[in-house]
Amino acid sequence: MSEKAAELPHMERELNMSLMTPLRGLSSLALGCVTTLALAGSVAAEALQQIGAPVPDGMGFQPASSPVAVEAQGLETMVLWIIGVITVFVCALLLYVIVRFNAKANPTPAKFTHNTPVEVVWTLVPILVLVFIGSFSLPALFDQMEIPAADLTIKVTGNQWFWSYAYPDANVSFDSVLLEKKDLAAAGYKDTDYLLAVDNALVVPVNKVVRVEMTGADVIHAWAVPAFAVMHSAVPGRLGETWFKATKEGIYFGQCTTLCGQGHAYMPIEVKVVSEEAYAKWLEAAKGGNYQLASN
Ligand SMILES: [Cu+2]
Repeated sequence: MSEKAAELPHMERELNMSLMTPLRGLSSLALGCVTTLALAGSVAAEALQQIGAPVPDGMGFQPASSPVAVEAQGLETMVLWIIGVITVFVCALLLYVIVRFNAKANPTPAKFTHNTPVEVVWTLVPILVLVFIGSFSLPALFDQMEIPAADLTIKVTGNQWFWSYAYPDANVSFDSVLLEKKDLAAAGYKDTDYLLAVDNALVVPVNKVVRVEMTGADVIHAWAVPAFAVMHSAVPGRLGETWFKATKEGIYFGQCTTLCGQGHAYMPIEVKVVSEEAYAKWLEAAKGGNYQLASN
């Protein structure tokens, strides 16, 4: 573990002292170790476009940027239509019953209690709807669970409160810490990228299968990048696995999605998807300890 991890007790104390002013706590989180690296990252942040990021008043999903995300979002659209039709149908039936069979409109109610054809229909139709949805959702689920032959393996470790990334095949590992507000501009980010941008982003090549091994160093965290439809728990003492294949070059943001303590909101995820050549160049530099993307 790097020097940042060694600073943890100090960071924790600082964070606890600043319960009333979380921003002050953040300053200490990133102080010292971020600024220098952030300055070096300015070129790369300008060169790559932000794709997987929240937008003002956004209601829908972030652009689907992996095959699994395309499948998941397509499934969601389909299920939403089915839900919509069923909801409208049930509401219409209720309204009809309220109007047609209230005590005034229907003073002498019928006395029968069974209608076999109707009962068969209201049993069979929901079964068919579920089987239909399952025929799409199960393959989508298997595609998420079954990891194809990987081009690249990375290890993700959740810490209170930052992420550590390792590329075991290249013997490269580093920490990824939130960029403080005052360091955003120098690193090529906008003010609105606060709580998204980090000092050292995860860098992966485009259109390559990335196997992600995941664990937690202290408590349970979860690594989630919406544009890739990836979300996986990082559990201490266990090694989880997931995968993604990013199909568009760009910058993608994510968040820790398991409440992991006071700094939970301050451990964002940033993934830079670059061309194979840019990735190879970056990896070479990273082996020498420079984790910033050169201009690409
Ligand atoms: Cu968390």
